[in-house]
This record gives sequence, structure tokens and C-alpha cells, in this order.
Amino acid sequence: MLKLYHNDMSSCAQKVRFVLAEKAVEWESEELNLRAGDQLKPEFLQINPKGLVPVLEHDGNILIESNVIIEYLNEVFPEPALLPADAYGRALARRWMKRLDDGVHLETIVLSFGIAFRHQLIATLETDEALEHHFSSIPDPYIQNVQRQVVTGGIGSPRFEQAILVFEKLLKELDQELASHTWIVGDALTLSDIAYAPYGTRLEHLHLSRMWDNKPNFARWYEAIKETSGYQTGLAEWFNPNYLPLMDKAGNEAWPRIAKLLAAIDT
Ligand SMILES: N[C@@H](CCC(=O)N[C@@H](CS)C(=O)NCC(=O)O)C(=O)O
Repeated sequence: MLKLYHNDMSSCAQKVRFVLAEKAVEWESEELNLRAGDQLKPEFLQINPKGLVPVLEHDGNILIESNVIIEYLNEVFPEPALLPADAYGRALARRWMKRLDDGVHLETIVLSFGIAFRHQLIATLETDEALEHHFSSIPDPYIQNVQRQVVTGGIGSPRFEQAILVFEKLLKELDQELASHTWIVGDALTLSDIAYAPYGTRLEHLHLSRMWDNKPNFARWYEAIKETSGYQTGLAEWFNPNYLPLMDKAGNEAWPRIAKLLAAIDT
């Protein structure tokens, strides 16, 4: 039995659903409402004390961490292979995936909450006390810290600047990498492409695809990955129509500040 605890718009859950779709495996869905705090309820904290999705349950074993989960799925369901046949290729794919855990994902939280999700939290929780209660119930101190800064300060928060810097550097490097091959580590789709797809998507949903107007190779890669059936089944079919207009509108409003930050990086 394969059961996924997930959320429709969660970037880490998106990559797991993408892999499940590529592998054409059946799975049972247990969806959590993250804005309602389902992930912080005692019954879920018993499953993942970090209070985060995705969680995969397979034959009685619990797995957390999306990159670990997709590697596991790739081993347990070997067809189609989603890592290169050679050890060096696999090392390259893992290096790119590690980078997500080393900071990119945290910066995505900064962008998403700083631009858009803060509005949902502020509207739902209403008072400073309720917001503080929300922050202090987040088990991971890093996430607690970034949420506190950017939910409160929004795009004016100094923490926001760092996120733009990290993404601009990442997109430039990916653009360079993709100049010489179709996918991130060669000419076949791998877990590294699948792991990065949700981050391009998050930027697009936040009206930030303008960040790759000057990065043609990344733009080509992103359009190609959106065409895959795994993307359609694992991501697009789950997009939440209640989130998209807010993300788009708030992202559009944030653009002048972001454009200024980007111009400062380039000079
Ligand atoms: N490193 C973890 C990160 C998981 C994570 O941050 N999950 C987010 C959704 S993408 C979450 O559950 N957030 C809960 C919240 O927003 O409170 C992974 O790769 O699985």
C-alpha cells in the first residue's frame, strides 16, 4: 500500500506526485489543509514531527523528505529509470537536488509567504497574538524564523532581498547548464528536473516568470517540462484555483520592488 500525505500546492508534494505519475503507480491520497494547520495537529506530528508534507507511507514504513522519497520511489519502481545509468551522472543529479535542501526551498518559503501566503494567514488569524501563536507552533526553527520575518514584513523585509538574490543566481546557473543539454544533467529527464519543476512553477504562479526573460535555456527547459504527462498529472491537475489569483495579483504588485532588487544585482 502506498499512501501520500500531501497538499495540492506544496512544491515538495508536487515533485513526489510527478514521480508517481511518471512511474504510473497507484497511490492513496491523504490531503492536508496547510492553511488550516492540519500539519500541526498531534495526529500528524506523530507521523512527521517536523509538521511538513509530503510524507509517504509504503508497506507500513514512513518516509519524509521529498528528495529522499523520490529517490526511494525510483529504486522501488525502477521503470522508467529517472537517474542516469552512470555514477557521475547520478552524482550530478543529486548535487542539484541537494541544492534545494541547502537553501533554495527555504528561500521559496520566503518568496511565497512574503508575497502571497502572508495575506491568507493575516486574514485568517487576524490578531498579532494569533499570528505569534501560529509562528511558535511551527516545529522547525528556521521556518519559524523566516515566516515570522516575511509574514510580518512582506516584500519590504530584508530577508526578502536574500531570496531574490538566491533565485537569480540559481536561475543563471541553470540557464548556463541547460545551454549544452536538453535536461539538467543530460539529454534524459531525471529526478533533478522533476525536483526543480515545482520551483519554476512557484515563480510562475507568483508572476515572476519575467525573471527568465533573459534566460532562454531555462525558459526552454521550463516549457518542455510542463509538456510532460508527469507534470500535467502531478502538478497541473492539482493547482488550486483559490490560490492562483492571489499569488498572481500579489506577485504582480511585488514586481517593481523585485525588478529594483534584480537591477541592483546586475550592476
Ligand atoms: N525538506 C522538506 C520540506 C517540506 C516542506 O517544507 N513542506 C511544506 C510544503 S512545501 C510544508 O509542509 N509546509 C507546512 C506549512 O506551510 O506550514 C521536503 O523536501 O520534504
